[in-house]
Amino acid sequence: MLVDNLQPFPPSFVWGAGTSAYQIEGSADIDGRGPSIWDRFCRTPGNVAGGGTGDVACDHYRRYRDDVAMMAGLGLDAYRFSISWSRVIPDGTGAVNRPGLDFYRRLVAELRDAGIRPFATLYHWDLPDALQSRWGGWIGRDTAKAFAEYADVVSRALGDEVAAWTTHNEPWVSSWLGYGWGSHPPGYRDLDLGMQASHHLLLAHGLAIPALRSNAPRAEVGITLNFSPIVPASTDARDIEAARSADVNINRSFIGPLFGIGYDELAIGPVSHALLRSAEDDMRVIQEPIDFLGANYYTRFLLRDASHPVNPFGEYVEVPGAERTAMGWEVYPDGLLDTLRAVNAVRSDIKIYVTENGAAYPDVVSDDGKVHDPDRTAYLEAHLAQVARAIGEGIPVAGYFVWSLLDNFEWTEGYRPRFGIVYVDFETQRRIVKDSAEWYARTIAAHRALAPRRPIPPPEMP
Ligand code: IFM
Repeated sequence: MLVDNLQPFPPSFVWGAGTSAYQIEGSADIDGRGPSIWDRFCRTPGNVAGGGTGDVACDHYRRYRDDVAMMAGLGLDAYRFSISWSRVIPDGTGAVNRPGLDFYRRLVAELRDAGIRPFATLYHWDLPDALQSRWGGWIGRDTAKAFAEYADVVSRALGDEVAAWTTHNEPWVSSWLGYGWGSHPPGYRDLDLGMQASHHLLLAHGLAIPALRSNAPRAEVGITLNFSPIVPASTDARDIEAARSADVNINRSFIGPLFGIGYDELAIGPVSHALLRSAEDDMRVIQEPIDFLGANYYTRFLLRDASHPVNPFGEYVEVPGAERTAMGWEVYPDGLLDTLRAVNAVRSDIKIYVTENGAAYPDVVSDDGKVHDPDRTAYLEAHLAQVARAIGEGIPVAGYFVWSLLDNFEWTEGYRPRFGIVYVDFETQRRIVKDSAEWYARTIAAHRALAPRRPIPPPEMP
């Protein structure tokens, strides 16, 4: 039982939960918010299961006070959320929409009042649609410059009241699924465009850091990447090659440039070769020092044959007999330790937050009015045990964020997969704290009793 083995977690360990703007906020047309690429993508029939959109989602934009009170009730140290760029700057550049910015001011103040540290992500996939039309989104270098301006606007307003600023969440998804593979907006299927988008996302990250440092000198600054160990499905050379190239693409194409290793040759197509040859200055910008790396982990993947005609990264195969979540993902806690070791092998001194980990299950409200989700509790407990092992090995893991606080809009999967530790009835917007959330609250309380922490100092007012 984890509650009996909380010793490895240091007193400063941050216990949190996360969400993102488009997945929970709703109020898509309220207070001057501009459309994002996800608003447009969701309007095309067939793109999202069940025809779901983020128009209402969890109605968090209007219910944030109650949601923060609920987080406080669970004893969370930190809340990881994202900011909607098009709510703050509807056109992507230029005029700032004060009511949009004020929402995040109110949210951050509410969190601070509740003793919860705000961890803000600037970009969780919802690019202003105007920038897609104007510059082709992340294919355009100007989008990276616009991101730095947006980072400046938001960090001027919120500054050090945000405890940790994350530039991007999972830029692999934005670039490779959006531009290379086409399952996410803008829906392009061109590997060279995927590479260009990923380079510009990294450039945007580096360009934003000086503004974050100067507007929020006491806050931590970092980026969140997704990781999945990739295993060849057999000893066949083609399967081994498939796994190797997918590993480079998924697990290394961002961490390499960020930490001075550069891009792996395997990751680069012919057009992007030309782009990257002239990108030496960019590489210096991308390597701007950061305080932490966010690591998101859910599962591992078994891969077959890179020459498979449908998927250039190879064909994913199921692990026979494996336990799976409602996403079809194998439950494989060891992969989290593998991931933390792999990150630590690249940069042993970088502080790591596990910024996402969690599981979707087909939760239902029982006759007793509760949501009993033992599979999720078991998943979280097993993965936290791997975090404890990593810390025991000396890997500097500083915090853990359950994905997700709330059941929410799961992108192309719509509202079917429920990732929350809090159930959301999407008809009534009623929240029900699931058993897994109660377990998480008990775990946090047990750790606090074992290792009390000094209160968070109030931010200095300018
Ligand atoms: O819901 C997503 C989140 O937005 C990004 N990381 C993976 C989660 C589960 O698919």
